[in-house]
Amino acid sequence: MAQKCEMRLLGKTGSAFTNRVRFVLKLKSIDYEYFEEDLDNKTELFLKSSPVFRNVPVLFHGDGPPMIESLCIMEYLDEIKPDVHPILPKNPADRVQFRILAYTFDNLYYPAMREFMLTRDVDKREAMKGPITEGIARLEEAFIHVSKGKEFWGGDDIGYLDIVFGVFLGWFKLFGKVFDFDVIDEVINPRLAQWGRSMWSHEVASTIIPNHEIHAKFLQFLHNRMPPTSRPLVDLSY
Ligand SMILES: N[C@@H](CCC(=O)N[C@@H](CS)C(=O)NCC(=O)O)C(=O)O
Repeated sequence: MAQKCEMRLLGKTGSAFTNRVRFVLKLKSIDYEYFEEDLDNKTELFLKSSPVFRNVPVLFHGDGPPMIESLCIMEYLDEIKPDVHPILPKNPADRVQFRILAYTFDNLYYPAMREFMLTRDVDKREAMKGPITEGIARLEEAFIHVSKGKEFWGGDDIGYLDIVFGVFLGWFKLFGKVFDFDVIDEVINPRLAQWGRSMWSHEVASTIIPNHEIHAKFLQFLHNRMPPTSRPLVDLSY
């Protein structure tokens, strides 16, 4: 009889947060079963497991309690399998710096990008490009500082921040195609642009980060959930 998989992941295709967890599971060669959650018709298991935030991803490990929040799950996986592709640095001061950057991204950058892609107000969207570009310029400075001249945030190979930010590269591609907005600009952010290329050609990253077509479907799904409007939100026929 086949052995039951110890890890089960509840996620959504195209969800960057779900992909963070898939990324770590793959880097650490951890077997898991994947279940696609229907966010329009949420399952009982999902609602019971993430009753407050009602967000994917949710990870189950054996009989333990359900785990939510991608950053917490990433750290959990790093703690239970520290010897295979460790993702956080060993030094506590470096670790806290990495966490601060991740929380900054999730609490400032991500909400801005979400608002950018969901707003119906074209002028507002145009006006948001400037602040997002400024934010990415600060991220470029952080990259130069953290990577210390190496290819990745994690140094010579992919680490925590490569995963945290890297899962958004497909979304950035979509922004270029749909909104004519190069989030990472070759000229303004040359180091991040080079990092992006390294990620797309990395043997694991390239299998996890979805291309823009997958994200276009997700964006369509998000738009479909919004109240009807006479104005099309975006033209996805790029
Ligand atoms: N902070 C959370 C964010 C997760 C999140 O926003 N998940 C979205 C999908 S990308 C979700 O499940 N949304 C619920 C819904 O749209 O109903 C994390 O890092 O896991």
